[in-house]
Amino acid sequence: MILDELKAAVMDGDAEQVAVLCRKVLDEHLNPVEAVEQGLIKGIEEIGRLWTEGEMFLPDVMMGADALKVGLEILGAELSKAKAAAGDTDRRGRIVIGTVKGDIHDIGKNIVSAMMTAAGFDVFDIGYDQGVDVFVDKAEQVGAQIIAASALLTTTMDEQKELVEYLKSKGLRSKYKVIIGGGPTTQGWADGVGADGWAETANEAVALCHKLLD
Ligand code: B12
Repeated sequence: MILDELKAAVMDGDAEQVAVLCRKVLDEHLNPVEAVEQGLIKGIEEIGRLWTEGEMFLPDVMMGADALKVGLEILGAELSKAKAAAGDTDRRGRIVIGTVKGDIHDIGKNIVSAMMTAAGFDVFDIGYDQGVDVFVDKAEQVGAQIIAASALLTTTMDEQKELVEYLKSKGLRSKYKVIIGGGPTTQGWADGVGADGWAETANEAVALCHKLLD
């Protein structure tokens, strides 16, 4: 079953095999969203569990993350192309997404970004370890409606608060919907920092964007 093979390839950190399988998904017109959710994400979740339990070591985690990225790039790019070819110009909105300053965790952010793209949003991914000014400059440049910030460390989640404060200081707060997420964050944290929304998973993040732009 290709979904199990995708999961195993991510867990093995085998980027080549992930690429082969993702191309197979496209060639055989299988559902790419399912391949991401039931294959790639399952693999990285298992890696996270094993690492936390001390059963996996850092180099293997990194290889798994790289393999996942290769898969997301192949499936994500094809999803966008397919939409463009079908003349799908009725885009759902523009989103700038990134991981906050001081934080290099980008696996979850990449998944959220891929699922948003799959859902028809125009996604501008600024990468990881990015200051609040970079988020806002990009949003201004591309005319985004939503700014999405990911943080995986208790020491970097304050940057999400900083983002809201920075927008206020520039007189831009009402122009954007700010959504936040990542391991240590909660709905309570999002409410406390004055964000417009929080989501626990990539699917919920997509639903949240639909809701905010309705
Ligand atoms: C992989 C990993 C790494 C990799 C990152 C590789 C990469 N390219 O991302 C590496 C090995 C580099 C790493 C480094 C470190 N890590 Co680390 N890492 C993890 C690990 C195992 C998995 C994280 C992950 O990718 N999860 C899978 C993804 C899919 O889940 P996710 O990120 O939560 O994303 C989902 C949701 O949160 C949500 N979401 C995410 N972003 C957003 C954004 C928005 C807007 C929305 C709406 C939703 C949303 O949707 C996603 C998909 O469903 C976690 C432990 C764990 N089990 O979570 C530790 C963990 C996060 N790391 C931790 C630590 C301490 C570190 C280091 C400081 C270790 C060190 N001493 O060097 C460094 C930090 C370096 C830095 N400056 O950032 C701690 C954090 C503790 C804390 N509370 O602060 C954790 C929890 C491990 C632990 N139990 O101690 N890490």
